[in-house]
Amino acid sequence: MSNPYTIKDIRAMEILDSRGNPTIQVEVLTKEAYGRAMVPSGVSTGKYEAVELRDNDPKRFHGRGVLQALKNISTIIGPAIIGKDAREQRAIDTIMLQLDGTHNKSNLGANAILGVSLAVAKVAADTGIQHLFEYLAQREEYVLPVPMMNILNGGAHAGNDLSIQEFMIMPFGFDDFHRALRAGIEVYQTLGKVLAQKYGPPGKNIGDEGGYAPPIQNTREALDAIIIAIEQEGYKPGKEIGLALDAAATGFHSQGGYAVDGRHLSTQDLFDFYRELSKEYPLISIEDPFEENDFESFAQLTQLIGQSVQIVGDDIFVSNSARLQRGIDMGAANSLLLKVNQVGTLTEAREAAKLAGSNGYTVIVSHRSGETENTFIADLSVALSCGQIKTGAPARGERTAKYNRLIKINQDLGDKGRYAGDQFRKFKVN
Ligand code: 2PG
Ligand code: MG
Repeated sequence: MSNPYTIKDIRAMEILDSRGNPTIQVEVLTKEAYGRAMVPSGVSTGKYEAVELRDNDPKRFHGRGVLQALKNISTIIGPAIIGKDAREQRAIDTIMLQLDGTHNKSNLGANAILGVSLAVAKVAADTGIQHLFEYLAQREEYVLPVPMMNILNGGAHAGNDLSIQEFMIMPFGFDDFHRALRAGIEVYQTLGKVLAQKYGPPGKNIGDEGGYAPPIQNTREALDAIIIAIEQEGYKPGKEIGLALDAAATGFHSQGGYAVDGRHLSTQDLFDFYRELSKEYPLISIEDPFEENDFESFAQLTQLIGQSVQIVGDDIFVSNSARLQRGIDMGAANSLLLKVNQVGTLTEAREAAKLAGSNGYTVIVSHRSGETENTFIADLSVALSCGQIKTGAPARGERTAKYNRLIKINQDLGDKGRYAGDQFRKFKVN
């Protein structure tokens, strides 16, 4: 009998992401099943990320077309992978790495490689009639992640003057994922009213990840508005709902210091700023507090406030095991933001997650600011049972797609699923 998992065909096409930029959709077919993946794209990208291949042809999509990447799939990757068993994820990813031959996937394109890598996993799950999360990991019990909901946008994701890129709420003080999500949504919607009252109609403008992008210039003003919204909804800040930031500090690193809230801060000033904020507000997580090369300051901040505040590495680690290992050796951060497209294959992303977990780091599965309706990361977060996911505001289809998928997984799992809740920092990927 022929192997039902044998890959019969690979098709790729140019589709759109949530900013209207072209991106890649890959479909992988076995005899009876079909798996599809879509590739996301960041804007506040880390310098050390794997390379997204763009055509740079100014006549199409302002140079952002991905026709060359598609061609690489149809003429180079496809022929090497068709005929393989779709369950051989590691072998397939390794073949693509070898075909590419560079350290940063700049030859075939990390976007081309990732699309195939994820679609292979999906078709394997579908061939075996399994949920993607079940195919990715067999567990007695799965953990539903605490969502980091980015309800107020600044930095590169918004047309306002806020330096900090993401102001998030984490509804951890609940027993069930759906109940927690509801709390987050109620706060999000009330925040819109609070902002509209204070700043007029522009207060309700939204940014790239669905959070409000009000005309605010000051970090504390933004945090105050969120606290008001939490309290107006009758929830307890710090007990039920915590605050989290993604500073994305590379974006406001300038002239050897940092441009924050209209002031020029030294690294030490910025350090003090975070320390003060963490005393004044129920801040439980800070991502990329310093620019992407400053491992030392990451380590110092972790040492100082890392017990009470999760320190997350995104641009500094770029989901890359070698950079993460450097961070581990220095004690820089205590959490890894995991973005599959930063590293470019599922296998490498899982390795980075494991490395993080075995060194006591938490893992947060994350979207990109340019997303699609693809829900792979929702399943990945449950498969890893890492306890946290970052996937934007509960608004805009490309964000709610992930939340809706988690609602469905939560319901389907029933007693086999458990909300990470206030234990979210205890779960370690193994
Ligand atoms: C980040 C991400 C996602 P981008 O910095 O964490 O929120 O943004 O995808 O633009 O890099
Ligand atoms: Mg980030």
